[in-house]
Amino acid sequence: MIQQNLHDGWTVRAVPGTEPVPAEIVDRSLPAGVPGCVHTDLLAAGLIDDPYLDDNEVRLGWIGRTDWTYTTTVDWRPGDDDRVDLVCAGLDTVATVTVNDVEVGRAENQHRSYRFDVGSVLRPGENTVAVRLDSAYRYAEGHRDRLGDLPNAYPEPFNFIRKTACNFGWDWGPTVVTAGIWQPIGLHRWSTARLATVRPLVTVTGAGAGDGDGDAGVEGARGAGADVGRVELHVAVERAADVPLTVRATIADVTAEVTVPAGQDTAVVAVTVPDVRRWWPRGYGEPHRYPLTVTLHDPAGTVLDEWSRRVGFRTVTLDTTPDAHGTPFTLVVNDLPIFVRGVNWIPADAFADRVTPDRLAHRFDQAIGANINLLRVWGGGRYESEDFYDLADSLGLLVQQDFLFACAAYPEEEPFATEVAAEAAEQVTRLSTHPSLVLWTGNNENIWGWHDWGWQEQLAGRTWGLGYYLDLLPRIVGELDPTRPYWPGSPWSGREDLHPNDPAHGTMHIWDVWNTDDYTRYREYVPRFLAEFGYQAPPAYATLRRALTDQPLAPDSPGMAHHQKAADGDRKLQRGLDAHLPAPTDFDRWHYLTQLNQARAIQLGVEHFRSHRGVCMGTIVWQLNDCWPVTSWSAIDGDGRRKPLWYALRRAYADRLLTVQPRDGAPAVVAVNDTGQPWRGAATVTRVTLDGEIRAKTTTEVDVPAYSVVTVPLPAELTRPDRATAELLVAEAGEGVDRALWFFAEDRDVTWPTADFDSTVERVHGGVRVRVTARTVLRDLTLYPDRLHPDAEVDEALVTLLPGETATFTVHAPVPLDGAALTIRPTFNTVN
Ligand code: BMA
Repeated sequence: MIQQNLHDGWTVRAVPGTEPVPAEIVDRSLPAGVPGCVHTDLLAAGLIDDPYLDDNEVRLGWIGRTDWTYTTTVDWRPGDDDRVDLVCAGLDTVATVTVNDVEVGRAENQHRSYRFDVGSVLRPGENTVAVRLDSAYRYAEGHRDRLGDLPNAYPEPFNFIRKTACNFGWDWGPTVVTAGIWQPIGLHRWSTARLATVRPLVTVTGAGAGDGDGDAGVEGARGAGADVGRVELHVAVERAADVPLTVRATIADVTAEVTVPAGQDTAVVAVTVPDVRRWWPRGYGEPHRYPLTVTLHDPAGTVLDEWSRRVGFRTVTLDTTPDAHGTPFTLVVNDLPIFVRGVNWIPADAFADRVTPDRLAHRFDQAIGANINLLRVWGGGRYESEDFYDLADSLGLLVQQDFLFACAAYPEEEPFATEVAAEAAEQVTRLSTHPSLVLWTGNNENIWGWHDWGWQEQLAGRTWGLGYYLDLLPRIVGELDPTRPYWPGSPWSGREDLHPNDPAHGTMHIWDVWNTDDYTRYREYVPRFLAEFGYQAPPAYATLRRALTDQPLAPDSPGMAHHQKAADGDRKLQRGLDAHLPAPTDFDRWHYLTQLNQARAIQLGVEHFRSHRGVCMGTIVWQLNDCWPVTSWSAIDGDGRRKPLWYALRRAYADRLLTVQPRDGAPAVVAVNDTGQPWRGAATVTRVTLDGEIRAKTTTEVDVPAYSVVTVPLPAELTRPDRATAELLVAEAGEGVDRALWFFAEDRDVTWPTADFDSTVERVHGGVRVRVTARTVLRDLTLYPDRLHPDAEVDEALVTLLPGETATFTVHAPVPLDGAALTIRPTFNTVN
């Protein structure tokens, strides 16, 4: 708890003589943002060009090679406190902290917090607080030189420093190695004792019956009998006086307390709460939470310290009991196996101080809007802010958290072993309060890298992190938070004698699709749990136009090329287009078709994997978001605009999914029911020509129990087209379920009629409504209102209409839009 924030009056200056810095920065103290970082400070001072625009990034490499000093003054009035601490919630990264030129502490881990006793160095009146941040490169390269280089997927030394790996660049991110006081900093005065850590282990037992307000009916439907919640609070105190203390915990009007005798600094207090309402993930019930307060008292009963959070009662386990198919990987929450409809989360901005609560809330809204139920916080990023997990808790969004190791071998020598242990213990403790957090993972792709990326020869017997993943981290999670499962890696198959990316066991990543293979190959995999798979597309046009001055924009114009970081990215995009879609004739067509292809790839994958519900119990799409404007695998671009993939995800991740899948060489209808209610009704399947002429039709009964899947084979008259390039199947299951389409040929092989349609544009509150009635087939009709105004958004995309059908699009915009422009290219797009 920081009692007096020190967020004002900071300046930053380059330490003389460390690295050649531009002349206008030498010997200058610039106003500095705290919390913040040097890149945003330099930008605010107008001393650098925005690294997110054009190729400015390449001229800013000196920032990460410079040492920086942040300085402020604090007016100090002594009191009768026993202790005064300078509390740093997060320093990025290699820090020496001084008060009045006296060193009070050092830090070398961005992922830890620090507390330095400064009582003896503070003077009445003005005091100077300074944080010197040494070049992260120099630190990392120094350790690399000392220990010898280790395999790494990128040519940057991020594995030799405990700092956000992707700050050194990634295949979707800029290299902007920064420094700063990235979390709150302040003074904490205290006497007698304080709460050092509070670690609530929250469990619940009982039948799982709730109050029946669950949207999917689970809460109400599950047997009678009250749930009993239990909070076991592990408290550590720091003392300035050796007196008996009392720890009191209160939740839902139940209070329990325990004495911490003199000479001791830990205690456990347990609170049992009758008749609790459980915390349920989205789609299964309400995410009920309860305020929990812990107070620390001196022998006279005076409150010395107070801590409060909101906790949720739920259980979580991982079912990995071997079965006929191998080793499942099923997340079980409140005894209910969950099919994970997930996305991978990367830092929402390369500069953490820009990730405001508003931006997080917007991104989470977008995730929920796409029917997502889990975010995986990927290991090359950050342990996210309290705001992040608190939002997830409040929305019932599940969170999987990687420990921060990604795509490289990591040394287990000192100082890293000690840093990793301290960081893990702190983060496991901090995040133990959050019901949304349901799974810890040891690393991203490092065990896979050791197996398949030629590391073993390079390593020649040296440490590479396996000790963290198989020993240290599971021990820490087991000791500090046994209420949550831990899995050593993403991917990981559950046993050392298995290949870590074995589809039949545990979790898997599929990257041969995208890197080398066509996306239809997703259908050759039925993984038990797919933790990464993705397909690229450029960001929204308005995003490109904000970030790039290229005239004209072309797939390979300089700015476009700089904002494509993936190895061979453009060739892979082209390969995908060639296999499926008509050749683009200009940039606007290329932009639409590549975005469409991304959406098609992921929709095909998700629908295929969900159609194998039971064997497969989850998909986590790579990736929800971006940290700057870039061509990437994201569904939402760096400026927060939704790509067509977002709309495809919303469809593919719907609670009730109707899809057509190949089974035994012929299309079949598959109905996936991810709700607690049975899905009963009629489904109609029609074989129809592109002109809308019906060739065959069948109606079948769909009867899908809760949380299951049913496959309905189709009669031959439906599965055999007269002319594959001119026909499709349309499967419909009535109100509330999106229809499913099955084309017998790739779009590039179809002779499409030139799109013809009638349209009306009508002004509505906050925007316009566009009604389009097809005269010919309109394939994957998508409007790009951001081409008319950067803040304009549309509610639907990728709509295929047959002749005579109508679709309505509502476009929201801050200004009146040119209605006529909405229905012509490049705002209005179809494959034909
Ligand atoms: C996996 C991820 C990321 C990467 C993505 C796309 O390796 O874990 O590291 O960005 O693939 O290449």
